Amino acid sequence: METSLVLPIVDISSPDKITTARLIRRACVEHGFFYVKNHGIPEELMEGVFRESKRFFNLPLEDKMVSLHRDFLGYTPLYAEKLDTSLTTIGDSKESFFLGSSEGVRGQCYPNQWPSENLLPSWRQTMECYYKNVMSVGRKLLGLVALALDLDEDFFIKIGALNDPAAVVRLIRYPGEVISSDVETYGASAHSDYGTVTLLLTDEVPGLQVCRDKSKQPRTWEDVPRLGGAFIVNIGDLMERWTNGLFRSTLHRVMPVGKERYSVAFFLVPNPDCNVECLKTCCSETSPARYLRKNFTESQSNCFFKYLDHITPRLYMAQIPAYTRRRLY
Ligand SMILES: O=C(O)CCC(=O)C(=O)O
Repeated sequence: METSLVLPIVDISSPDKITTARLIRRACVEHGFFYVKNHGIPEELMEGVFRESKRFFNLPLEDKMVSLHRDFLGYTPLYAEKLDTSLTTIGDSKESFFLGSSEGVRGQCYPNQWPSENLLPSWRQTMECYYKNVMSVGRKLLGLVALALDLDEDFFIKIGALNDPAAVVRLIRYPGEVISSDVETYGASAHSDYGTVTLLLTDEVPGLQVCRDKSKQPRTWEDVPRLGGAFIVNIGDLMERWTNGLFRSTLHRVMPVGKERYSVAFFLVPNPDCNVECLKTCCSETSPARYLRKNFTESQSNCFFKYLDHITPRLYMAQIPAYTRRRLY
């Protein structure tokens, strides 16, 4: 059975940070999902990101393949990723583009793959501007998350979690057509995110669903409707680990609804060397730390790369029958 979920709405511009932090705590404990409004990103910038994203995905496949992902940054073609690796399906029915910071050590070691400036002259400028804006919302939100955990607002800054973060923006396009009604396809199969928090914008096409109790069978999926102008925010695996399981990294998926759909996700992933160990405010004698201390690099083999391992052009080409490529492009 599928129902619509009513999620808390958090106004991050409110001067009453304590009340806001309480609301965030409750949302993270109960749902692992909430909306964030009044984040300060201009509407024109958000519209610009969707416009440029559409322009990119509308390019012929050869032009998109020029910026094929390298070190996980760049273009990932249709079916290249399968978030629920237990499925026997062909792969998730979506194409995407990852971009990260252009600054700092990471920006230099892992340069972004920009599409050709001749084809998309305003693309890079729009995306760099969005990255900076969404990163600053992410920093502010992480401050409120720290308050929600009875920590100082600058806790995550002080421990250096955001010194040179591996945060990425992911532009996603879900095609309207499905391969065939006999083949089980997901836009994004069931998964949880790997980082601290994810900030998501979607267009008006529905499809996002959450399962609040992954241990219950059969699973109950609830629709997450879009709230115009607001981010849909969810907790990731690292934050679940940091909070000793108090904050929930909730399973979610995107179902195809027969209409093309665009979304823009921002995964706030800390520095690769940031140690993630149970926060002092989340454990006690009666509730000891459940997870070993790990840094993101150690834990990424369990989370980040498990999804992305099979994104290779060779596999992509081998996986997609020619007829599908013809139909979908
Ligand atoms: O496109 C969406 O609505 C959700 C995307 C998502 O869950 C993901 O990329 O992890």
